[in-house]
Amino acid sequence: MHILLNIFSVIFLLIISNSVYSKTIQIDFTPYETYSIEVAHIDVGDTIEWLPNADHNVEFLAGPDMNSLPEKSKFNVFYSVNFNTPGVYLYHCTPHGNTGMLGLIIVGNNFNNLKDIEEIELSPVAKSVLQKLVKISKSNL
Ligand SMILES: [Cu+2]
Repeated sequence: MHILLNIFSVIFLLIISNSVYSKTIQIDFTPYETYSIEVAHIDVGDTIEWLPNADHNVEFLAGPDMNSLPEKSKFNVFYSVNFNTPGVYLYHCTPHGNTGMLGLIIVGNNFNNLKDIEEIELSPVAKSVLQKLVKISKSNL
């Protein structure tokens, strides 16, 4: 009985600590000129890491605070961003943004600036990809 109780308390502590401490997720690149995760839901304080790639990078187009967007990543260099402001972030790959290589990040389940995101000027293909990603972001809450 004591052993069982101990096991339960360890499991309980693991669950609690997981929800208290911030998480890190990694995004890679597919052979189809897309990000391996196109829509990421994260909590405030979480970190996203993009793996190094010779052909692709990460350039933020919009976020909840337009005055302090994360800086553009360099090619072939590991890139990590810690997200502390809730809201929707839109980024693309500098050379492939026009062909729809976009990514969306929703921090803290906050869609307050979604309208600003949807008004960003994009190529027709990128615009249609953005619409698809926005639909996905609302459906997998
Ligand atoms: Cu690219």
